[in-house]
Amino acid sequence: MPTAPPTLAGLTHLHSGKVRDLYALPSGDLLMVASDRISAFDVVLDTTIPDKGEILTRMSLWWFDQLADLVPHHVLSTDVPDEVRGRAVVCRRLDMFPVECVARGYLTGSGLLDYRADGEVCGIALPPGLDDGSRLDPPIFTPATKADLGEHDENVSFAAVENAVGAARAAQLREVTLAVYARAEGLARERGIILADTKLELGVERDHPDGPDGAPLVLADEVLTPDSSRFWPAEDLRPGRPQPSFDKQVVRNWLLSPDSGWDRASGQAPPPLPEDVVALTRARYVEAYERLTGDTFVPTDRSRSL
Ligand code: Q0Q
Repeated sequence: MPTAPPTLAGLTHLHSGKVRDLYALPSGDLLMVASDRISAFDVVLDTTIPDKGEILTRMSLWWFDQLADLVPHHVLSTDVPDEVRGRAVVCRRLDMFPVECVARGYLTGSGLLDYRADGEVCGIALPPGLDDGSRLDPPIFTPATKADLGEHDENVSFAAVENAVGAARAAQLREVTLAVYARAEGLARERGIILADTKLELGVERDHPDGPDGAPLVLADEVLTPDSSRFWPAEDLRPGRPQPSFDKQVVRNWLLSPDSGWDRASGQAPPPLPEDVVALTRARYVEAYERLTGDTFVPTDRSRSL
């Protein structure tokens, strides 16, 4: 059974995603906690990956800094309860836009399925002859609805976003999403990682002096992690087949191998991961972090001070 979200004294648990948990603080701000949970084939596994939550939290904080000239972010502090130190942030409670803001620089996943069915993605016609892993130049904004846990987001047209948030805001969401993706894709590519696509969550400050329509966009949630984006090792890019995942390919390969004894079609829960798969997967998260940031990952010492 996947691990339950931690009970944190004085905090109200609001929401749990596949791998993250959200709490309300007495101040009215939020605490966003990244767990060590990992999902594969849309299933949260029973086995956790040590330090995954901390690695991805550090990665997201680094990206927020890299993007600060493009768009403000929601993080207020990393001063969090001991139980989640290093893998949680205090963030401003925003009014969130009901849109998954997705940018794609490569065709794969649901975008590829839509393209194969209609020759377009989110109403954007694409040239013929594209395949899994084909470069999309320029990158495209492919918004989606926010699906319930366990469901897939549904790709929607830009007109649908305009209907939901107004034409001006929709244009802003597209502009910021594509600008963030362009900055991040270039930086990642220089470090041997292909950022195939990414999903952003954006909101606006509540009670901003410029009002709900004039308040500036604020980047929320986590950003540009392997959980919110597709990371591919650049050296393995071969359009025309599914691309290997930088972080999850070891887990996927083992689960699909005879060694796991798992039958994906059975609907049964995947088995626990062996230690070597856990260790290799942790190492991939560390490698992604260290390649991107140039820093060495040193886990936070969570042992209580005497
Ligand atoms: C908010 N989420 C995502 C989520 C489960 C994150 C609501 N600053 C904010 C944020 C953020 N981030 C949210 N709401 C208001 N202000 C983010 C989907 C879900 C765990 C973590 N949901």
